[in-house]
Amino acid sequence: MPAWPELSMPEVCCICRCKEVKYDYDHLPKTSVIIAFYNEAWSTLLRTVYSVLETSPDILLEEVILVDDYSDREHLKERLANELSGLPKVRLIRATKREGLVRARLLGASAAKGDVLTFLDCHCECHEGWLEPLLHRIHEKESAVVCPVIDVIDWNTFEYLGNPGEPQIGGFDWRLVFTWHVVPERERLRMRSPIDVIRSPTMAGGLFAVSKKYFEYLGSYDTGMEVWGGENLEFSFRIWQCGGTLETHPCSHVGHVFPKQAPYSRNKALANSVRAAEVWMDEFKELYYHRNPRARLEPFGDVTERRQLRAKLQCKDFKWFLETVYPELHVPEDRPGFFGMLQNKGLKNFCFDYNPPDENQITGHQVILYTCHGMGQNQFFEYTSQMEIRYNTHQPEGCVAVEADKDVLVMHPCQDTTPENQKFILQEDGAILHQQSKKCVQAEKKASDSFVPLLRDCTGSDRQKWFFKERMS
Ligand code: LR7
Ligand code: MN
Repeated sequence: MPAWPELSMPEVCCICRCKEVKYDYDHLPKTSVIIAFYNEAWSTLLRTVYSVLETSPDILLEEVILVDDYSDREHLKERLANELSGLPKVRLIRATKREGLVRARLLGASAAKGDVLTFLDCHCECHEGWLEPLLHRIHEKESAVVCPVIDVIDWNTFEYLGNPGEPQIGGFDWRLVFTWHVVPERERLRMRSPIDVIRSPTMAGGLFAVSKKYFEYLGSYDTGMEVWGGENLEFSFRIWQCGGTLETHPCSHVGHVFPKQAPYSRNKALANSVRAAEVWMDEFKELYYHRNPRARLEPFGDVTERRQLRAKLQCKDFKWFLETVYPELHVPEDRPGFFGMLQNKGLKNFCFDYNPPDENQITGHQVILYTCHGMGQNQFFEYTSQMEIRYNTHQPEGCVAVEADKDVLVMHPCQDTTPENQKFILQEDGAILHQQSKKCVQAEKKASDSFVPLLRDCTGSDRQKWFFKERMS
């Protein structure tokens, strides 16, 4: 039978198809739903709990475990305990000190009686049919960690915005920031039907189901991670590298509120990411450190046990992960002397800088010059052996280009073969020659306090000389 009977283009999902699926309820595993919270608002927290109770088939729901991560808001004390005490299957566990989301979730996991652990954030809304696909998949394959499609609930109006278009997969950029991507062609071709699971290199982190036994086998979570951040990529790398699969089920939908600001500080995220990099990324961690020099200096504690876990489980290396699971991610070359800040010689302490208004729409804007800051990010560029000046901290990446008959440098999408207007020659003497126009990049004043790189006839002046610098000195 052809994989795509009535579809010309491999498509992903459609809700009506999902509704046709019949589940064998008697044989699906039961789940404990674990919801850790810290200082969450009353309505969002309760909505999460009620929506789980209302949309989960009784036979599949073992219990709902709420873990209070030492909140101090008044409404989460007596009042919450009273509200929950009347609800069937709901348990409330309280941490005796602030644990952070990793250890708070683990408190819930250790109390759980279900075969499957389903984690949710504390501001979610589950939908009819959300649970069955997740449990069905884990029943089919114990080493599958399965995420629902995450729908957007507006943080301001609570309007249920849903998910525009097809479900997306998770990735990351070389600053170790989580990113969303469209389902790649290779994955569409692998899928056996539009409602098959979609393999995803990484997960957003908050919403997923995993067999309790498999979660424990994989080493649950890195308990050295504090508060928030990094655990999602760490767990994603670990799942893949140690033999599991990470998937999104297009038939399972859960809404999530993306608040404008969290009710707590997220300053531990950097150390958590460094732990993930130190344990799982092998030599590729350098690409991360180049793009976030502060990370290299961040104290990250002891990761000996996590490295031992990796050895014990005989996990594959990061190179395998990149090549097999996430081949879409461009791996920078980072040749010594050809990455970092791109600084001008004549105009002291000014560097190439690119700051697109929207991180997800990075192309189309002009490259400027700004006081060198040495923090990577907007001032990180790489000169590649393909003659590109690549802006590759973010995903998708950008390449510096000059449009026909123009003199300004703008960001274009990079291509597999470098287009002529993106080719630059970085000469021995520091001149950057735009090959197509035979002109040199020069630092110039635009207004009283703003500077830009522009194409000018080559003169050999210091304002036409540039050098890469890895960090401030
Ligand atoms: O100290 C803390 N203790 C906690 O119990 C800090 C947080 N928490 C709880 C918190 O109340 C919430 O229930 O942990 C949960 C996650 O915290 P959020 O909701 O503030 O995080 P987020 O939704 O902004 O962030 C995403 O990335 C995080 C990385 O650490 C976690 O993995 C979150 O679970 C994750 N959320 C999602 O994946 C939902 C979809 C978002 C996207 C994209
Ligand atoms: Mn959240």
